[in-house]
Amino acid sequence: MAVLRLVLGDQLSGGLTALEGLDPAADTVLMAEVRDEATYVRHHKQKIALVFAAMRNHAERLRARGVRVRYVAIDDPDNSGSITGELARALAAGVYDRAVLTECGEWRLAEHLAAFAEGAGLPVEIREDRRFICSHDRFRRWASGKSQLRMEFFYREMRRATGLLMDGDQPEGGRWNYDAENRKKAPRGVKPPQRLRITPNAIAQGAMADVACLFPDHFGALHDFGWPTTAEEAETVLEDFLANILPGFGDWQDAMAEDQPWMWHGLISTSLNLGLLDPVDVCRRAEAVYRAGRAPLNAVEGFIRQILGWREFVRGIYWLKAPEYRARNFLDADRNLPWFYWSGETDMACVADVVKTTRENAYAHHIQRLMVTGNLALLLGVHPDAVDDWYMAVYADAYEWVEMPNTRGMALFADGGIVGSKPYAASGAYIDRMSDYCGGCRYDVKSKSGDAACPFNRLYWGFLERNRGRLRDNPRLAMPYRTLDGFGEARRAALAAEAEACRTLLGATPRD
Ligand code: FAD
Ligand code: DLZ
Ligand code: SF4
Repeated sequence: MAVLRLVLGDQLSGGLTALEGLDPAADTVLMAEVRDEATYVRHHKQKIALVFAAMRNHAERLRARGVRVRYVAIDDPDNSGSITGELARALAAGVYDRAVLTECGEWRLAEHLAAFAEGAGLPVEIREDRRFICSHDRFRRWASGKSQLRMEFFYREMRRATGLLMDGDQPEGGRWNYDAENRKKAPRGVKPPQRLRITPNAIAQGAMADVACLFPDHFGALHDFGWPTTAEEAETVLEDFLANILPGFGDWQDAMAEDQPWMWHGLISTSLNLGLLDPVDVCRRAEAVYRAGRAPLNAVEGFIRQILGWREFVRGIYWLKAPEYRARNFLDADRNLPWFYWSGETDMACVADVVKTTRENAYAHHIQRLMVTGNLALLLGVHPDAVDDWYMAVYADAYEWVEMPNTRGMALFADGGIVGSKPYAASGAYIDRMSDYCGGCRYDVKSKSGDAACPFNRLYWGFLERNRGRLRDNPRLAMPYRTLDGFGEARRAALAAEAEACRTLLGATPRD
């Protein structure tokens, strides 16, 4: 029985289900670098280099274990350009009894693979991806019959199910959530700890050269590439984080500072999403650091919640709600994405800094993604398709299953409240409280109107006014709407006009 086994670019885990039962004497593993996957959005150069480098390293590792790998490089003249094309070519080139795949992480490709399986002319088995802590079945069971799906309750169930940070049947320390302690503003001139970045190995350097040559007009710089491209490198970064950074993760979880891209964050999403790290293992090791007294509970609980809670929750939502989730636009947002999201050419110090780190590192941390670029797109009313395209294109960790619920749901409220219970709309005061950006900005964060005023302030009330019909009854927005109502009609009209002027000024023009 010869089996063709497909391993996709983000399926680089030794324990992948597609490899279960592999017979090295008879089977072939197919890995293919293809244009379709590199260009369905114009991914950041570092993301393509990361995926190709990690794939090449993984293929070497499999070969070293005696596995036969059919590896199709991006510059192979016979490369068909698509995963299904490469499956067809591989099947035509050998004699196989069946093909085995692990389900993929994006609806788009899942549809292509399902269509391929239909017409393949031999049995194609699509196995579950078991690299997540919560299976599709378990998530569906949890979600079933609930009128609202809230991450916090899902997370508690996952804590109980895994025993992570549990004290018998109670949460460790008596509380499920230490968020309230995790909102400290970083002091001015803060110097977060030095971070371990990975020097690209020879294979990664080759992938970087290929990307520079083949995708020169994609967004982003390549020269500061420092992402792990092997499981060993990912392990080194994780070890460094657990030993040196994790203790500060909680306190500074929401803090931002100019020219400090990493703060106290893990820098592990690229490795988790590629399969170089295992999420439950990461959580257990973080817990062990707490149990050994080397990191406080607020840090470790906060960190574990991101992985066991948010990461698993958004994946569950994506597969529960796709494909209709991808068309959601609850606020009828209809504007274009301003050009400075790509160029970084803006006087808004916060936005300029986030776009700069995004371009240089294919990375921005969560609060930068949510409360700077995400919040601005929300307040401007940018169409969710344009915002999704941007987030998918610019981050090295972007895959639709995790990007879309975060963007459409958490940042834009385009899902009408599936991921979050209210829009994360905020004026400049929030950014001023959590960062040192405003001090050096040409805009005045204390000012509410006029050309010198912080654009987040100019947009905030107009956003609420524009979306009154959709948001007025949201209990979590009762307070701001009471304030807005208290302004009286004339002032409300002036605030709406102020926001309109600001939308135009920033280039959020109506979409055709
Ligand atoms: P840390 O802050 O150290 O967190 C540890 C881990 O927790 C992360 O590596 C990640 O795996 C997980 N995590 C944290 N927050 C989330 C979250 N909201 N959803 C899912 N997992 C989470 N994350 C992606 O992996 N890919 C994306 O494409 C992506 N797009 C995003 C888009 C928007 C608009 C927002 C607001 C968030 C997005 N996130 C995405 C979530 C989060 O910003 C990143 O996971 C995080 O910044 C990665 O950096 P880190 O490893 O240093 O994270
Ligand atoms: C992201 C990506 C890129 C850039 N290139 C490839 C590739 O050439 N070959 C491949 O198998 N996978 C690639 N990937 C990852 C896929 O896009 C990913 O498997 C799907 O989007 C599903 O998550
Ligand atoms: Fe950003 Fe406004 Fe502060 Fe400038 S003043 S950094 S635009 S929040």
